[in-house]
Amino acid sequence: MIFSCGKFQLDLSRPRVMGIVNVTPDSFSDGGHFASTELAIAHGQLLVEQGAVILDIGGESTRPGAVPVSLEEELRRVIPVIEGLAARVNVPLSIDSYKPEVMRAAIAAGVAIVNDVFALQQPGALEVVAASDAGVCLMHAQGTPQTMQIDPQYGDVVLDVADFLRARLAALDAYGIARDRILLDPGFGFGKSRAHNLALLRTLPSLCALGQPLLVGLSRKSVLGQVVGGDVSERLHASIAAAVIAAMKGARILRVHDVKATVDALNIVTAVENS
Ligand code: PT1
Repeated sequence: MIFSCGKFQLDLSRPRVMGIVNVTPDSFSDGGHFASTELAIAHGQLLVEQGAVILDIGGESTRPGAVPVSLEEELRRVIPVIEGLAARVNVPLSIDSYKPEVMRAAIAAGVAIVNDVFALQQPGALEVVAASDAGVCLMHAQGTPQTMQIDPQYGDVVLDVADFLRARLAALDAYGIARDRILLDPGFGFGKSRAHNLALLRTLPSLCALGQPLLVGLSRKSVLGQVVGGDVSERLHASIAAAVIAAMKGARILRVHDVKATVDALNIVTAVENS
């Protein structure tokens, strides 16, 4: 199983780790973004040393209740970090954005993957990816970050997510985006109750049947807090358990904050599966 993204061919015959690089605004109002840019670049370099094979760079949070960021501000945050990391690490960089203008600028600055929580549904997004050789992650979400966790409803969450992802695959086919460039993601925490999230994780093999590598993001998410209690700083062990379960159920890329711990855990999964 090979994932093609830009100049990279990623071997997904075993589960891999995508490290999260959030670019948050400067706490010092010096008019520039030097401090936050340098911090994000250094963090990305550390995550690669810890074993991340992709870095996912985001300038606008999409967690529940997050406040949207303007196009200009998002570009100001992410482009210098992409340029810095592209010159310093030899792993594919991913842009976590649903805005076609950000995708286009990020690809020009050196990213190899577009990670879109709205699965290229914004006008112009399909065109940007089709005009490039970037890989893409298509994620399922119900609603928007501002309201998605207010009483989410499904007929059958697993069938509904599979139907959505199948329809988005067909949309990408129509734009000539080859299947070896496409990852799928059920979108844990994006318009899903605790029961919806747990059902999706339990039945992950049914989404593998769509034939594309699966990316899973459960790191530090509130569904884990709902099970074990405690706030976001107390979710490391639950996050590792979730990553191991997802990998054993077929996920090929785990999007995580805690790279070292997750790489160790996935190395055990791989050792067992190859024994
Ligand atoms: C994800 C993902 C993402 N998650 C992909 N991209 C986030 N492909 C950002 C909570 O419930 O799963 N897959 N980009 C972060 N989003 C959330 C959602 C963070 C829910 C936290 C929660 O705590």
